Amino acid sequence: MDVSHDQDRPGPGGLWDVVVIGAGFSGLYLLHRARELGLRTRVYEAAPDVGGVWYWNRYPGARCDTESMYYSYSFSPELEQEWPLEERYPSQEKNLAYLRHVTDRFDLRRDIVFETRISGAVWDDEEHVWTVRTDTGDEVRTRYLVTAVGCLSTPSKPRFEGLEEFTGELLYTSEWPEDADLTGKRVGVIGTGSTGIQSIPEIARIAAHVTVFQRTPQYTLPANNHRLDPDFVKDLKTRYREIRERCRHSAAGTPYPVPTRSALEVPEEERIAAFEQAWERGGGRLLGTYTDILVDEAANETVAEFVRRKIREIVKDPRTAELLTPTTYPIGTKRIPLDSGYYETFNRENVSLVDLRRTPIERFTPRGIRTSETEVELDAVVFATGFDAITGSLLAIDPVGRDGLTLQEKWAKGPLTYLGIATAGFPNLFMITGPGSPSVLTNMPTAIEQHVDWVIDCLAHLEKNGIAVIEAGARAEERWTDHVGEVASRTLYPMAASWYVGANIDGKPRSFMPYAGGLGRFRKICDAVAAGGYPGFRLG
Ligand code: N01
Repeated sequence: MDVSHDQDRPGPGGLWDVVVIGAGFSGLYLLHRARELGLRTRVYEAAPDVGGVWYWNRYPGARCDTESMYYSYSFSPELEQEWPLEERYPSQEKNLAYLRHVTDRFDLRRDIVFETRISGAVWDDEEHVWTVRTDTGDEVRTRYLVTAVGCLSTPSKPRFEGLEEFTGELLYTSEWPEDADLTGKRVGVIGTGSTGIQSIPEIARIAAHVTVFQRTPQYTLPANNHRLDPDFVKDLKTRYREIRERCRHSAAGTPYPVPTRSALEVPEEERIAAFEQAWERGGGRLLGTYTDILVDEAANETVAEFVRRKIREIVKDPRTAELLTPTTYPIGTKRIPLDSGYYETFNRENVSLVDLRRTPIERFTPRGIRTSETEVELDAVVFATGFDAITGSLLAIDPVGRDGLTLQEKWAKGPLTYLGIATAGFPNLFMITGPGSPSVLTNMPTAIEQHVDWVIDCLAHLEKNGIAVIEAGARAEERWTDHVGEVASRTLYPMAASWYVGANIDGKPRSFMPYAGGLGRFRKICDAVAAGGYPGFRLG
């Protein structure tokens, strides 16, 4: 391919080949690969720096729940050898430092426009061009538009009556100010998902008092984070290529052993011993001890009950233990958090728990939060209330496709995609980790590399064959969306009111958004589509 032109500038008529939205894990890799293809590429990023979620989510205790060795790019053997692995689970600071390092090492920064949010995009079906609008009032034209906006990037900020009357500090975990200091303060935390569960123990260490406002109790597993033994890292790095290959073809993008037996076919004693071992070891592998934990209610209940027993053992006050114990959904069907001393935190004198099911928040007052039972006086309230997941950031851009169709109209009853990558009526628009892709059910960097590589191969095919337009077919999209739903229906996932199904956002249509068939299987399907000349897509 001819790469003699200046890729840092648009072509004739101010036309870019590729515009990418977002400079997190996806956008950075996309830029790197698109450049290799010789495409004039521009990335737009709302933040003042790279990093995506790892830029924004700086709350105390923010840490990744995938192990350091696997939560990274695999495309560069040199990069993976030189990057130091220090802790079992990488902290937010470490992940941000990694993405900054990658940006500079591959000289990506010069093609990224920071502090610029994409506010809209319109397809011109005659010229085969997307006109993309920024919040700074600029318009840019591009042949291909790629969304690399992440799955958990549009915060959900519930409105409570009286919020504006509150005279203390309001803090959102997803937009944590660098100078926030909760030392010696009376702090309320709303939300007990992964974010609340990571931040509450850290806040409790410095605050005068923490009041946790819990709507739904969560199962959480100990992370058992620790520094990595240098000899372990050295050995692992000699085998990195082979490990990466295993990750690529695994269901979850990680190289862990695959269980072979049902939880119900082993004697209880043996099962408990396996659970104990997984609990001690830490991480999410408790859910991977047997084949059927996420597909069979009785099997699931064996693990759920094991964790409930742990809660009762750890939490000294029986009433608090009971309130913290989940009973209304199977374990693992809401994304399982990994914690560092979450349940133990409720044994502290300076931590109390408010059960919002029994005593809901009525309103904020100038001094704090009033529940149906009492007024809690607070100096600061932390919102750890989650995200409009997977579709939120795409619908906020609300691209306008062929014949004036908007994405919001198209997805009014739920997202429809072909392979999670494209949607009919929106030609030359590619989504990285879109709805209908495995994304959040896997190790994200591994899934992202698969998506980006597939899109880049597709662009290479189009360029080589002089094809100006690619669009998902309506029939293929319908079949894929049905398949995504059908695969999910064979699991227990749809049984929880989770962000996976959109249940955390008022009015959001309910459907299980990620593809639960596994990354390895998804890769095979995508590869077959590419090898077969892109059946299901209209090329023209
Ligand atoms: O968000 P969540 P999150 N009144 O939606 C509650 C990833 N992540 O930011 O369960 C009162 O899980 C809500 O209650 P309920 C990871 O994939 C990863 O914690 O809806 N409460 C819930 O308790 C994760 O799953 C890492 O009843 C309200 C909480 O707020 C995803 O991000 C770290 C409320 C929201 O939990 C999202 O996690 C952090 C209201 N009006 C995040 N609205 C790691 O890598 C919501 N809630 C470790």
